[in-house]
Amino acid sequence: MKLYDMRVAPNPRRVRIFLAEKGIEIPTVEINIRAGENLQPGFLAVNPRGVLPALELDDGTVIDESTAICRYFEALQPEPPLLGTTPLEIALVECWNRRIEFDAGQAVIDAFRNSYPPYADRAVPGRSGMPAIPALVERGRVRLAEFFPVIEQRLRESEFVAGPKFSLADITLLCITDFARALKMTVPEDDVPNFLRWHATVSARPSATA
Ligand SMILES: N[C@@H](CCC(=O)N[C@@H](CS)C(=O)NCC(=O)O)C(=O)O
Repeated sequence: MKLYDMRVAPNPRRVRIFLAEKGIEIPTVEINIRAGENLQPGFLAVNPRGVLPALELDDGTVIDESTAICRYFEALQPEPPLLGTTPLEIALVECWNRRIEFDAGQAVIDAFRNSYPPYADRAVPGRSGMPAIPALVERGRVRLAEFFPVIEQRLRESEFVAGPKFSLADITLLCITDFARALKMTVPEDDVPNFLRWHATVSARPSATA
């Protein structure tokens, strides 16, 4: 198998961290999204959807959703569990992972893709000819600002996002907030002590540099 990857993109990083936590190593192929390599025939032949990460299995099957790739590896190698083991843990990891993808991830992506000039006609991942909608920039920023009090409250009650154990929900939040910071989007530094405590803890894990 091989993983189609891009070092600086947040979704491929989620999968790399997940694999590092499990101690799994697989070959990777770097695809440069900024240069439009994901929209070229070579990559579209692998993944017609044009998005990363994409896991290609030896029989040619391609899995092109980060969480689905993580689920595949969790089933192949359950230890250490990163998607929960009890019914409640499993539900809470799923719940928080999806909330973070939607409320924070989509907000960051909207604010970024609709304001970044090279993506003026690439506003939707994996597509060309999709024009930016400038109004989505402000809406994305508002949604991200609304998200931080929610996650701060959660991390006041809980060591990690989904409970007392590190999980995929932490990986997703780390990748999205680091990506937002790299884009110089406003990530609050005041009034979020629990978010900052959590961020320092998860950033110190060896997997964070994967
Ligand atoms: N829901 C997908 C999102 C995948 C996605 O949007 N990936 C971005 C990189 S982080 C991408 O491939 N962008 C392609 C582009 O910008 O054209 C997942 O969770 O894996």
